[in-house]
Amino acid sequence: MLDINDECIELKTPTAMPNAAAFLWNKKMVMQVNCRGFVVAQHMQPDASKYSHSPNIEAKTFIQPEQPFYAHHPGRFVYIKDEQSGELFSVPYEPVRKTGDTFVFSAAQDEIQWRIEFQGIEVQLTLSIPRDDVVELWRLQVRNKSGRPRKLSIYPSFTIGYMSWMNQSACYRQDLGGIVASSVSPYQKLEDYPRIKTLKDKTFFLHNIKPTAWETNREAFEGEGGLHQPSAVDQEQLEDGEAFYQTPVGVFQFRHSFDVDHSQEYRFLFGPAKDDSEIAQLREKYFAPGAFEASLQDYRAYIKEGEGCLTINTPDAGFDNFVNHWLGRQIFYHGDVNRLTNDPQTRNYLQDNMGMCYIKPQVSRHAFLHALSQQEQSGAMPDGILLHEEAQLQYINQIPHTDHCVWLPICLQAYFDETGDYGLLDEQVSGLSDGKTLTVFERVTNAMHWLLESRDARNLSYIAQGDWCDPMNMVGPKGRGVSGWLSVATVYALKLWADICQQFRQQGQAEKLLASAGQMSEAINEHLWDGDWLARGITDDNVVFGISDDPEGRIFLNPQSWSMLADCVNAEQQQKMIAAIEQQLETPYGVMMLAPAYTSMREDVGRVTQKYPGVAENGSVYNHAAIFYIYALYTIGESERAFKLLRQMIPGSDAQDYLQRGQLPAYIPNYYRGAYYQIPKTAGKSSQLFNTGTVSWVYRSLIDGLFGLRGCREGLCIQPQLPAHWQHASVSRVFRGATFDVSYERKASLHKMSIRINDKVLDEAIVRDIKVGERYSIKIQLPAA
Ligand code: CEZ
Repeated sequence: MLDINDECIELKTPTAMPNAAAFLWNKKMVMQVNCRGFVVAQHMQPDASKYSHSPNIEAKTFIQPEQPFYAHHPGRFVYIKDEQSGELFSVPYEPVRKTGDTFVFSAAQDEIQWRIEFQGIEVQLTLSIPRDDVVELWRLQVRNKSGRPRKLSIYPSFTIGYMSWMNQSACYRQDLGGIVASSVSPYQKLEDYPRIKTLKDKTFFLHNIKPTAWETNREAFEGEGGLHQPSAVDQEQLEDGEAFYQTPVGVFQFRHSFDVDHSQEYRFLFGPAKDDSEIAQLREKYFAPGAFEASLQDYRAYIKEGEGCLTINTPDAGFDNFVNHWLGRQIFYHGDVNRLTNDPQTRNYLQDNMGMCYIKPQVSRHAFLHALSQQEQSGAMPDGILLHEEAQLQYINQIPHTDHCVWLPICLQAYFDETGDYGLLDEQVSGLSDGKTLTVFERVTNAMHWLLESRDARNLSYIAQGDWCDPMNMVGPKGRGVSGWLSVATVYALKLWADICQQFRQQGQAEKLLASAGQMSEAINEHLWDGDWLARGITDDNVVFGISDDPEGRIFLNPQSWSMLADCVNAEQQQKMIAAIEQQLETPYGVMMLAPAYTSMREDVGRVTQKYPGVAENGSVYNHAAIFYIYALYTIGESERAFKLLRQMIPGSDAQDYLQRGQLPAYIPNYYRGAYYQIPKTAGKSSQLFNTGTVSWVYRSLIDGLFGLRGCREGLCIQPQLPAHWQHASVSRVFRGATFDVSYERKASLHKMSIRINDKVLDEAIVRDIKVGERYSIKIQLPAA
């Protein structure tokens, strides 16, 4: 069903995992491409926009988890009709849904391809996108392998869809060599006109070979036969129709004879444009000889920039494949294009850039400075970071969340570990809203004080309308409710920052922060400890929730994980939490973020309880929360459990697991369905959404935890936590300009770890005086576990 090799992942059926998808992106666009041919594509102008729409009025929305596909969902399809027999099939699979002799959906890092054979006709359909422009580059190769001459009509059919209720049309343009659909983005406010008139309201579909005929009117194309057997395809030739305010479509017909073994290649460009001259320019650029190939090279080089600082070779091939080929790519997507938003949530922006520390630390450095330049007068961080001048805080960023400051020391810590660039602390940052010029050190210290001021009389952190959990919006809207998670997270942040203060001879400051962390730890134990785990919070009306008395939402993962990081509970408490989590939250697909999932609205907790049980924050295996727990487990040395849960984040490796999750191991999704004990049937099903803060923490867990190659002030600290069943492993780790070839081996005779560097014994587990450009060989021997 699935082949995984270094270059790509290949799915051999369009029906077993019908929602399986891959994604491509550049700085201006992103495409989620489903194995059956459905596509969700978005481009930035600078707001997220579409050029291939559904057939009815669409809500403006981002790419959603578990995005449902339906027959008329936008996609890129090719109908192929045998002129002699009249038999019709379509590539990749939709809309005709006939199974051919072979089907391969191949997701590579830089290209997506289908290879299909249907009754002797071999079809290869390949998609790539350029590094900078917003245009889809399609290559269609058709070969007659049937051993007899064939007459075929080939109809690439690309969805344009319902563009606008104000104005939409489409026609064939001889001068531009293709179909152009035009529209006016709907608006009502006069003040919107100057923006509207700059938008790319045209969708073009261009060919490199002149078609026999075309259709641009969806209804005319489908006729009475519908999508599965369009009436227009039953005719000998398409009618060259126009769409006059009818829903547009882009269909060409190529009537070609194929001798035995004859093959023919067609190329297409599909995308949005402002006007004819832009379309003409794109045509000239991408239909020039060798342009597709050059663009692919260029894009390949771009994706390569996303290679991380770790290459691994372990006894687990599926794990290696994901880490070596896909993990860095997914982090790079987040770090380089910020999920294609103009106002990333502050916590997302900081954590995505935490991941970027392992790929392009200069980008992270810039991002941290940029975020701090938007700090408020009070020391608070805003809900979102504006990435350019016209950007505004939208959607969730208009809701007050109280956690943004905690991410500063946490993400900076990873940056310092990786780069040793403590000089960042002295960098001056001019504030856009506070009008002050302060150093990074001062700004983060102010953020810590803001957190301290945002506590109640018990020393617990206010939650307002949410914390890390966006939809937990009704715990504290009256200004009294507190977050258990944020309280422990604040202790963690304060301790990390106190450590930095100490290193920089700010002893007084360090003591202040530590004293507050101590008070908060006491308060956490006094007010939130429920006997076996910590509560999630206390509502405006002073109701403690996330406790054993609650029939739903009894136990939440985040307070437990973060209390381990913050070291604010003792070892006995930790063991109790771990046992409770194992019993109530662990599943074969990872660890759930709360259980039991809420089945009805709890008005003192909020919108999270209205999400469907087991979906997203309401008790799914929300991978971002799961990875916090895994990172915490590594921090306290619970290596076995940490690896088990980490491995569960990646689909595979047995067929049953792939089928249940329905996802390719090409990315980690934001969640797998949870509510494992309530709705076992759907548990494990992937959201298919590749936007998630998880991946940065996965990388950090590999570096700091599993392979134990974390940077520190002095150099590289060696503290591996390999799972017991691994007898050996090796990694290549790029670190501060040097390369470390590290091998791990278990030796039954050993009692403690021994390390050799360039064949000399290393007495302490730290490599000091690392030289840029140097290659070090490190041999680690570990006792049998
Ligand atoms: O968004 C994510 C946020 O981007 O949810 C996380 C949060 O920490 C991230 O910053 C947990 O709440 O209902 C909602 O508003 C949802 O919370 C979504 O916006 C959610 C999506 O699942 C996207 O990943």
